[in-house]
Amino acid sequence: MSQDAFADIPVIAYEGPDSRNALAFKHYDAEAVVEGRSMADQLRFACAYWHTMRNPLGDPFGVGTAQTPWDDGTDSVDNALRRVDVFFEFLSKIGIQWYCFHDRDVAPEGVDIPSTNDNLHRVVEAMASHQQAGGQRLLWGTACLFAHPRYVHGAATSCQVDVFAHAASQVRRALDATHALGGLGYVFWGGREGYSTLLNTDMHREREHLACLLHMAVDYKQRIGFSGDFFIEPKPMEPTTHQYDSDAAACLNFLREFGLMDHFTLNIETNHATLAGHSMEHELAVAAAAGSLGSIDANMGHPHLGWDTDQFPTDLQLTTRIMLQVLGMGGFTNGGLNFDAKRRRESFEPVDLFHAHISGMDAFARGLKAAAAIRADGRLGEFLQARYASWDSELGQRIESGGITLEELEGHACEAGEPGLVSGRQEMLEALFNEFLS
Ligand code: XLS
Ligand code: NI
Ligand code: NI
Repeated sequence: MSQDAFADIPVIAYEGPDSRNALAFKHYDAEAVVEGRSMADQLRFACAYWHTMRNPLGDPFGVGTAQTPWDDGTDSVDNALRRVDVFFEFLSKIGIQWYCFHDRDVAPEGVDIPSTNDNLHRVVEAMASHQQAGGQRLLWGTACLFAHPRYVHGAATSCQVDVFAHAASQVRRALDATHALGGLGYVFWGGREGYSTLLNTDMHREREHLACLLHMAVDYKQRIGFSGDFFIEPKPMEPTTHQYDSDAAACLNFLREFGLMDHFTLNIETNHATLAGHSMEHELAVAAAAGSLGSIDANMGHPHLGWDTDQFPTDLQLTTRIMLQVLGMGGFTNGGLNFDAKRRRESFEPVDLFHAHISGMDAFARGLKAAAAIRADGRLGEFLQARYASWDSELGQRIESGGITLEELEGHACEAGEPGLVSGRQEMLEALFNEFLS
């Protein structure tokens, strides 16, 4: 196993807020305890194989710029195995314990399904021995059901049944790989599961087919004894014009409609929330309110650009609001913060991989500390409780438990007279929130 792709870069250490060393953490102190768990465990950072190892940093107007001297540019399994070595070297130097991958990120397709499966198997064995040696673990695996031309009309929602069969095979093998690597979860992101025009689309049938694949996956999971979580990742568009899993609410509706609620939770990604016209906080709250917040793809979009820019999350308002939601649900169970984020095209040197992850990790460490401090301070929580206090009355309780009629409520309203209203105090609360961001 090569150990020299980042020979001149040290293991990244925590040096504290006064450090001026760009290759050090100022806030992320893995062992420090916040709300009863280590930072490493509260944040559960994961590195995305596709962005870290496979993203050449191209854009629609220009070729990739990423410098990857370890990669010979071929589709060989040997090259794939070299990348795996480099990836685990990166993980150990940056101090990230978890990772996520698509089947096709790690291993190339072969000439037919058996040779493709064989390629994946060989690479997964190498990943397993790296996990063994370095102690890293798999957060989640997934199948890439969007890059190959066969998925042009969709994978589970393709108009062609043979394409569906290929997708099923891929999901099966990606599940095997995830299971073999001890993954905590498995993600379904339907990049092509949507449409460009309804003129050629039977939406009813396509959604039914998507549900069929998910039911088969649940069945397979149970048969192989995979005990990790299944996550659905909402995104409204890009690559398709309309994706069926457009936002958290649409996913929850889909899961309810097809009897899948007990088997899936959501993997919410910041930039996807933005594309759906929501804040990340909104999407997390929608998922959490349904008891379905599973995991997070941690990135952010650019306010001036209308696409999935997948930037590393550096906004402290954002990370604090995310961590308030995460702590609010009692922390992650099988989820984590997966950096589904890429460097800018201009940040093409290998060392930029370190700077990028450090920026995201420190931003989340600050978000975690700020969120915990807001919770410990208690003013925000008390305000929220007081705001709804009238619902704790006997009347409120009768409404919430369904034990009252419209007529009775009209009687109450007549008696009580016009209610005296109280301010929502938004600006006061925003100032309070900001007290913790210094
Ligand atoms: C793309 C998605 C993708 C999923 C995994 O926008 O975020 O990377 O996380 O397939
Ligand atoms: Ni994305
Ligand atoms: Ni994602």
